[in-house]
Amino acid sequence: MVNVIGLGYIGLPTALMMASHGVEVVGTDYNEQLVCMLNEGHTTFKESGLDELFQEAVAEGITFTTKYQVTDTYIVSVPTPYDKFSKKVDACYVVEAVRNVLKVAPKGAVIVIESTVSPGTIDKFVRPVIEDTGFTIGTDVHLVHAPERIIPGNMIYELIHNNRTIGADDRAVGERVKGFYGSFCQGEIVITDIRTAEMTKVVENTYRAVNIAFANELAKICRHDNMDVYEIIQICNMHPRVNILQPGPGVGGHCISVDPWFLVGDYPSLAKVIDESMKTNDGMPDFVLNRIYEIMRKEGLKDISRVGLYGLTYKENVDDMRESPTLQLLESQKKHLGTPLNVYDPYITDDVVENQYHDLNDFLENIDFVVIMVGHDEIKRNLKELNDKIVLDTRCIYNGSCYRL
Ligand code: SAJ
Repeated sequence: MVNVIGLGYIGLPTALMMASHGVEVVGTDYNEQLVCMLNEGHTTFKESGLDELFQEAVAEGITFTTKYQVTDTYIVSVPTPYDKFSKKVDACYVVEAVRNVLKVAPKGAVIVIESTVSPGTIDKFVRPVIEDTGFTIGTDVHLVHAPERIIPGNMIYELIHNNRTIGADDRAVGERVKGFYGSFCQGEIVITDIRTAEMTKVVENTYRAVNIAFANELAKICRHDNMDVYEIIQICNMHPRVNILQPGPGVGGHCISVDPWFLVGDYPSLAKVIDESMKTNDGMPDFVLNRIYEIMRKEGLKDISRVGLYGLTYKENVDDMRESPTLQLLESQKKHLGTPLNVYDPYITDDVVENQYHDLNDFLENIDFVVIMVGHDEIKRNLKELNDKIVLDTRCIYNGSCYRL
């Protein structure tokens, strides 16, 4: 039996995927309300295909609890925030989960850490906890790091098809865990050591962050001299060795906007390009805010209460608002004591900000200037509704006359 610890954005789909492939799975989370919802048959976030997978897993016998189980395999999938001041990873949830596992784990159990951690975190924080409890790593318990790689919005497909990395002290244990992920993963599974696995995960997200920052910087350069960054990127990408990403209103989510900071925090004098890239990305919401003011001046629009932001989530077709550029923009506007802008997002049904709408038509009726912050499918289906508006399109999805980044 596998005990998956942490039933959030990664732990839940992973647990469900294993259960639906015939593995006996118990999901554990310290959040009683979340466990209760799952036991009542409700998933806790929106993701394409998740509800169907949930039904399959329940039919296969998956259960959810707040208790840690006595079993031979644990998968720890808890959040790893970063300390905003030091930029270093905060491993407190991982450490706490491992401590709890050790209270019940039988001899020989494997503890697989899926949470993203910076290189050296397992040596620095997890091994000492295990050793201080009197366990010998390699005999009493085995440690493995198998960082997840799935992308919100396409998680179920990627769980099955992505290649995976497994870091283990002992190759035989790595092979055992590989066999077990192989029950559902059709990608290649590479076995390496733990520190290499830690580093690869952070490097993958850093690579993307730096490349998005490059696109964002190009957008700023092109804006300065009134060139079309999208056309330029499109033409450049026709070169066989160029593949530039898309500029946007900022980088959100709990991965790309966080993980690269671990390298800056741990290697401040070496991670220069990464540091600058993260600052460039973090500066994008302010860039959009300035663009809004500039367009208002140009259009002679004086009333900010007629301006609306479309989209609150960090990217399209997900309901996740962590590190959302829209929230950052609103925060920044608040600091300048501005009247809050109108906001609407079809994925956010609770009231989370001031002047929030829950219906697209209501939202559009009350504004003259719409800023597309997120390219949800809903707005792509309704682009003709924007024809009589001033539009600032930060995602390059609107074909009509509009402003861009
Ligand atoms: N973004 C841009 N321009 C782009 C692409 C993305 O501005 O060309 C923005 C998005 O709008 C969003 C942010 O970047 O705000 C991040 O979105 P994303 O779709 O690039 O990535 P995430 O954060 O949803 O998922 C990433 C993935 N990592 C990589 O692609 C290297 C995923 O595979 C990881 O599993 C995930 O992080 C994670 O959990 O670490």
